Amino acid sequence: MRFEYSPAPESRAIVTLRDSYGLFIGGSFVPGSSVFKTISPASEEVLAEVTHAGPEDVDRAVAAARQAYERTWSAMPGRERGKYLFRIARLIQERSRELAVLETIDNGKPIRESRDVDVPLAAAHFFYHAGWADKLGYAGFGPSPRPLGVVGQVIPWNFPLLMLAWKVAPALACGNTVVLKPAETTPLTALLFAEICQQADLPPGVVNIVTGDGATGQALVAHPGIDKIAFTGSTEVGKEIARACAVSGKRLTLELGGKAANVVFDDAPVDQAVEGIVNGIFFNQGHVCCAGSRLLVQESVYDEVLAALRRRMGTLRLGDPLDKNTDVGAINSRAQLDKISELVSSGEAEGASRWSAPCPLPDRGFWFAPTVFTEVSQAHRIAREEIFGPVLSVLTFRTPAEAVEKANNTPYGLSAGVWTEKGSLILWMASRLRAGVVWANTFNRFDPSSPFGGYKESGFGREGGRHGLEAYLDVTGSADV
Ligand code: TAP
Repeated sequence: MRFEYSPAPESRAIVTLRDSYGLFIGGSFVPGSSVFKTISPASEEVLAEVTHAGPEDVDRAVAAARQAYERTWSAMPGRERGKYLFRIARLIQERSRELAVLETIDNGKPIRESRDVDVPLAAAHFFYHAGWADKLGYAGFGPSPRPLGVVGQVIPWNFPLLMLAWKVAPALACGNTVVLKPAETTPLTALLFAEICQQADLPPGVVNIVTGDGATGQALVAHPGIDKIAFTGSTEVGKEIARACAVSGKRLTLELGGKAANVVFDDAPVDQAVEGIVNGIFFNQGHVCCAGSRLLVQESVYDEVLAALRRRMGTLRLGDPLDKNTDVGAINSRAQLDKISELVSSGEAEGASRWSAPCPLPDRGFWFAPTVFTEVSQAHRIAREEIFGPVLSVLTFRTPAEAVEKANNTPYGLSAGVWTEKGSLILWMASRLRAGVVWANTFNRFDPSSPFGGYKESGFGREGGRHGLEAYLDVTGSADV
C-alpha cells in the first residue's frame, strides 16, 4: 500500500531575514571589506547579503577575542561562565523553531531533521558543557587546568549550527574565547547565534563570528594571535591547515572526512538493519562525515537485504525541505551537486550497477535522488572516495574477518556500524574496526557526553565528553591525564 501525504509546510514567518548581515566582532555587528550572497539551495532564491571578512577584519576579531580573554573570560570563575552557557542553551531552546527554519532555508536539509536533530543537539551541547565549566578540576586533568587562549574555529556547511555548538560550547566552558568562521554557503544560523550571544549578555569579544570563504579561513588559521585551531571539514583542507600550523606552535584538532562501513551480518533483523542503512546514508542527504556510505552485506542475505532496501528507498519523499513530510532535502550547493554527479558517473564508467529511487526532482534548486550502487569493487572510486551525498556503494563478504578487512580498507577511520544479534560478534568487530565510533544495531547516534573523532585521515582529537575538554585545556604538566 502506498500512502499519499498532503503538503505540510512549516511556516517561514518565524524567521526575520535581514537584507544584509555584518561581522560579529566585539559583541556588535560591524561592516567588513566586501559582501557576498547566501542562497536557498532548494529554490536558488537569494536570502541575504553577508559580509566577507578580509585579513584586516580577522585581525580585528582576534584582537577583540584576545581582549575579552585577558580582561574578562579567563579570569571569570567557572560557575559564572557556566551561567552564560546555561543561558545560551535555554535561548537556543526558546528560539528553536526560528533556528530550525533558518537552518533548513539556508542549508536545504529537511525541517524534520533540523527541528528534531540539529537544534536540540546544539542546545544539549551547551547544557552539557555548562555543567563542566565549574568542574574542570575534577575532569582528570589536574586540579586547575588552564584554558589555551584565543581559539580559531572553522566549520563546514553540513550541520552549521550543530558544528558551531560542538566547537563553541567546550571552548567557552574551558575559559577560552573564540573567533569562528562558518561555511560560505551556510552563514545564517551562526549569525542568529551571534544575536543569541547578545541576548545572553555574553561579554563582548568572547564569541566573534567572521563570515567569508576559504580565504577567510586561511587568514584565521595563519593569524599569529591564535593559540589553537579547531577545524571540521574536508581531509584535503585539513592537510593544508596541518601544514600551516606545523611550525607555528598552535594547538590543532582536525575532524575530517570519512567513508564508513555499515556491516550487516546474516543474523541481523533485516527491516531494522534497512532502517539503519537508510538513516546511515540518506540522513541529511548523505552530507554527513560519518555516513554509512559503504554497505557490507554478508553474501547469504544479500538478495533479501537489497530487495528490502530498494523497497524502502522507493518510499523516501524528496522535495521541499520545509515540508514536514520530506525525508530527503536539497543538495547544499551546485558545487556539491557537481561533485556527487561526477563521482556517480565514475561509478557507472567503472562498471558498477546504479539504481536510483524513482522520485521526481523539483525544477529549481539542487537535487539528487537516493542512489545505490551494486557490483562495486574495492578499487572503484565510489568505494574509496567520500561522495558526501545520497549515494550508497554495496559490497559483500563471507566471514567476519573479511568484513573487518574490507571495512578497514580505507584511508579514513571515523565511524562504522555493525548489525547482528550476537553481542560477542559486536565486541569482536568493535575491537578490530579502525574507527573512532562503532555503532551496534543503530547508526548516526550522537550525544554530547560521548567523544567523537577519527583515526588516520579522518583527523585527530575528540569532540564531546571528557575527552573533548582536553582539546581546549592546557593539560601539560598534569600527572593524571
Ligand atoms: P571544506 O571545503 O574543507 O570546508 C570546511 C571549512 O573550511 C569551510 O568553512 C571552508 O570555507 C573552510 N576552508 C576552505 N578552505 C580553507 C583553507 N584553505 N583554510 C582554512 N579554511 C578553509 O569542507 P566542506 O566541503 O565544507 O565540508 C565537507 C567535509 O567536511 C567533508 O569531507 C566531511 O566529511 C567533513 N566533515 C567532517 C566532520 C567531522 S566531525 N569529522 C563533520 C562534518 C563534516 P568555505 O565553505 O567558505 O569554502
